[in-house]
Amino acid sequence: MPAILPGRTDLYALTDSRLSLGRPLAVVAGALLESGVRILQYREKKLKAGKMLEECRLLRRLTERAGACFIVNDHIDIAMLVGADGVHIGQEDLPVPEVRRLVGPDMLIGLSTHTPEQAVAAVNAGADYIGVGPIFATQTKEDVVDPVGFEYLEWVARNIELPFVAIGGIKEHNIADVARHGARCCALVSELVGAQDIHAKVEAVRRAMREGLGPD
Ligand code: 3NM
Repeated sequence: MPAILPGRTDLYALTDSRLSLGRPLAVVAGALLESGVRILQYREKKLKAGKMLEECRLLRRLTERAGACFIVNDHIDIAMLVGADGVHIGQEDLPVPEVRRLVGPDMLIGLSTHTPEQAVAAVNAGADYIGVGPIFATQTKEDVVDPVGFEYLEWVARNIELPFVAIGGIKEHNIADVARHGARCCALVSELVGAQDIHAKVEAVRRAMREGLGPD
């Protein structure tokens, strides 16, 4: 199983072709990986399955070459077909134990959570990591629940042993605060794929996150 959250801090990038300023997926993913992003999730909501499969094959090749972890959102079948490192699911998807039966012991399963009850259930169900969000309001996800703020993030940091990833409305200007409230891994969509200069943005976001964490 690839190490998720290998370092002290990490950025977790998600794709979204609607926010990528018209640039091809290969260009956006290439820039993220060249900038040192080591966890990449394919998250596309309105594409045909064949197109998603083709794009995931491409991302599998790029992430493999970069030594990065590749996770597919929602589509367990596509994750399995391309040999992804992980699949990320939500509260409305199949239960984690059933997903585990499909994907086997080695594929990571990430589960989005929004409450302490869901976090505890995720641990008991055998998830490998949890999403914690939305920390702030976000336009990127449809049907998103109200922001959970820092209270839930801090609760997870104190009480949950699994790796966790803060998500939702995280930007260069607020990521230091997210880190100060316990996040060691932050997932960003619009701030990264929507940046004119992805390299510069990744660097700036990473610098801001380190600032929030303070000295080692
Ligand atoms: N999941 P942005 S919020 C994909 O709370 C996703 O589980 C969330 O996009 C959750 O970084 C979200 O552009 C969207 O705000 C995050």
